Amino acid sequence: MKQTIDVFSTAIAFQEEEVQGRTVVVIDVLRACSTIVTALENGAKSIIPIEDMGTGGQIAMNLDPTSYLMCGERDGVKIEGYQLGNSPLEYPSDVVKGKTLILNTTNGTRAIAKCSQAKSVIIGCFLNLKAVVKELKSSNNDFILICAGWKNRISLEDMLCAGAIIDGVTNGKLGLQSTDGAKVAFGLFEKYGHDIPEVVETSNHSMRLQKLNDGADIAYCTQINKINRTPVFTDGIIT
Ligand code: 3SL
Repeated sequence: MKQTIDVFSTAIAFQEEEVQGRTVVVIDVLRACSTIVTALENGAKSIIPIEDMGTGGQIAMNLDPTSYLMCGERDGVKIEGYQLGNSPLEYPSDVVKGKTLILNTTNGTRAIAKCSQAKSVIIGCFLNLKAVVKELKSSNNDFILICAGWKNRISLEDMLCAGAIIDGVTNGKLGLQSTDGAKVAFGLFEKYGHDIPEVVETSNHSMRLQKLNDGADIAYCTQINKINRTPVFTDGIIT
């Protein structure tokens, strides 16, 4: 069966009803999805993606204080009073093992939370590219790729990752009958997919992050297939 693939370029490019009952992959390469995949790989028990600090505080009130960590950023900087920011390098196993992470980010966790009506929500990035492709191919369902973007604007790295997923699922052969979104993402991958780290380094969000840290996160997040895991978001929790 041929799978229909659609792509939304930012978290505001879709209404919640549009993903109802659908299979979706949320992509935020820099950095929310890379952080989620890394934290789970390093033994975090689960991740609760939230959209605002008020919700985070309410969830935390009902948890054993030793069981969770408050995590997240605003404009890339750790939220004041939180234990961790949004760099995947802050999430080694000695920090996150067995912990529930309440994660609040500018675009990524908002995009994920907006998909609560979907049939299945997979967390995707370059780190787990092959695992996501394998999962989508084996399910054989139509699917939507949702790029988190940055404050309602397109992010090169998210669209490029969407294109890489499409390339993998279609074995590099996207038909002309496919959606405009799929063609745009796939076309981007055809043009720039040959050197993902180098191209992502030139993206607008990389420029912003380079001012905050030395580029270590960009080098980390552009590694391909480092982690063989497809986290899923179900009933408000990512595991
Ligand atoms: O917007 C997000 O969700 C974040 O990933 C942005 S940042 O990389 O932490 O700045």
